[in-house]
Amino acid sequence: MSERAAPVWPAEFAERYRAAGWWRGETFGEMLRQRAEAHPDRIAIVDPVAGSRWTYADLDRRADRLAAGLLSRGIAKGDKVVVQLPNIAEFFEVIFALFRIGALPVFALPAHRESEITYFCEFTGAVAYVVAAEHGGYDYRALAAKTRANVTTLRHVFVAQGDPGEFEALSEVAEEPVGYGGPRPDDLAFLQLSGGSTGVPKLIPRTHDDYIYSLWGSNEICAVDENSVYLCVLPAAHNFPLSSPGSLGTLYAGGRVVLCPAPAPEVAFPLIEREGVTITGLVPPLALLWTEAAPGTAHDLSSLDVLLVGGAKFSEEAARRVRPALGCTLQQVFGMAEGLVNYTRLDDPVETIVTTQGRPISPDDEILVVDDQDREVAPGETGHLLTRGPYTIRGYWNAPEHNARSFTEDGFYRTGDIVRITESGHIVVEGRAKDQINRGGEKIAAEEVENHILAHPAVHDANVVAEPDPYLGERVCAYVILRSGAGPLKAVAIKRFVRERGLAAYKVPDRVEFVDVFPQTGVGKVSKKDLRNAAARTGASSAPPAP
Ligand code: OOB
Repeated sequence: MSERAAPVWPAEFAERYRAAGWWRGETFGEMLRQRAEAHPDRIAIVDPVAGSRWTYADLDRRADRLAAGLLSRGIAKGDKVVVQLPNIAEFFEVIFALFRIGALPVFALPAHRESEITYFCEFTGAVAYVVAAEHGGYDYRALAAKTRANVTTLRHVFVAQGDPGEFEALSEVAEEPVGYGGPRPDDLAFLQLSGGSTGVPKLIPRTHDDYIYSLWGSNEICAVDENSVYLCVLPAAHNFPLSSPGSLGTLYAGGRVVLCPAPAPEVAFPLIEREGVTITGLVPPLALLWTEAAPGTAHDLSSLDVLLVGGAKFSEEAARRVRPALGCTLQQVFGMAEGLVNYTRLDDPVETIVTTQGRPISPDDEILVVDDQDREVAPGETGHLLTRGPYTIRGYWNAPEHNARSFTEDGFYRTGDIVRITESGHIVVEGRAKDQINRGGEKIAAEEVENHILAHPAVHDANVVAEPDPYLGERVCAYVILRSGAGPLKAVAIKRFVRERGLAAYKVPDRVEFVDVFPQTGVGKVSKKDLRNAAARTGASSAPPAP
């Protein structure tokens, strides 16, 4: 499979983005080298659990040595490497080593299990898989053993932290640096995962040029500079903590990244005090938790200037509570791994900050709001958000059929989000047209979960919808019709079955309802809208209390 399985920007657009100065012709590998030369002794990465504080020179040297070791193991430019690491310093060593040699990290989340990991490895033909031995009570070596048995292309498993067991410790891979031909700025840098609305996740091809633009563009808007200290609370590989402005934006600016091992206020607040954290990013449920905990904390949070909240809709009431509780400026962020990222500006009026999801990074981000027939709606009206621009992909990796549906003929990405634009040009997210559940910022494709439930021998049909949750915003509700003659089944049996098929825990239905029929639309299709309404009515009484 060639890299060109990734659709690229037509030449006239690429030229325009270069001429405008958005694409600077940099690569991640060179970027780190320049920072290490400019300020070698400044701290780049703090890993409080390991007790490590890597300077820019440390990170640069480690990336070089690891790159050399990977090359001598035959891992080369264009190869895919599935990276599934918790928030540990080695995450950055690994991705910068891969960036340097032009091998592509495929970003998995720690929550992914056999079903997702096998798919990522098989679909990309990955040659290597990088894990930590254990994290959150889960043994990733066992997952790696199963994956290696299933995937023929997988030649290496590297264990970045802990006892490597039968695999190779990452620390053993490093070698004396050698010369290598790095990637070009317009080459792919990595494959990011889409939240997805289809049976299997789609992979998002991002180039050095386009992603680096989203970093420095974000830095300007979020006032990230060499004095910034970014606390990485969400899983490091997710697009939001990685690039909005995230850890990579902070490294681009020469600032310091502090890795937070868990998102709980008891873990994060002491780190904010100790490291003088100035900026961080949270999904709405965590922002709620932090605002509740902050007034009672003994820790000094006064260094915190900016709290970014995004990944799912942040309610106006919750948004209003941020400054009084945490004493910092709220910045709403509405972004997507496919590209487009919107921020409220630090100097926007409070009403704009609490009631909108911001406006795009780039003057060259094109935004269309259209009806079901792709006709632009009147200004201020609600419709589907389409976008095209200097850091929004033109197609998923190796997915021509999806691309025909997810992109217009002239290259606009169909975000699946329902929005309206205010007079000031800010976007308000009003809803979603895609068949997806947004569980506190974690995206779940209904079809993926439905396919797993359908594999149960007693199940005739299944439909998965979002139901409201006071804490997460939405949670997963499955409606199931059993086969005639199948004995009675408990909800827990379906949940266990899905989990045992190796699906990430956050995708396992929170609630399973057995029904005899599904409501139908006028043309006889299953009406997910009616199912969502039913879930909202019945789910309210069974929703667990907010933690
Ligand atoms: C971020 O990226 P993804 O790829 O996990 O999810 C993108 C989708 C959007 O299409 C939208 O449906 C939803 O997540 N979303 C929001 C939102 N931010 C994301 N919906 C309402 N309000 C918001 N503020 O989630 C992501 C990537 C970069 C920065 C921030 C978030």
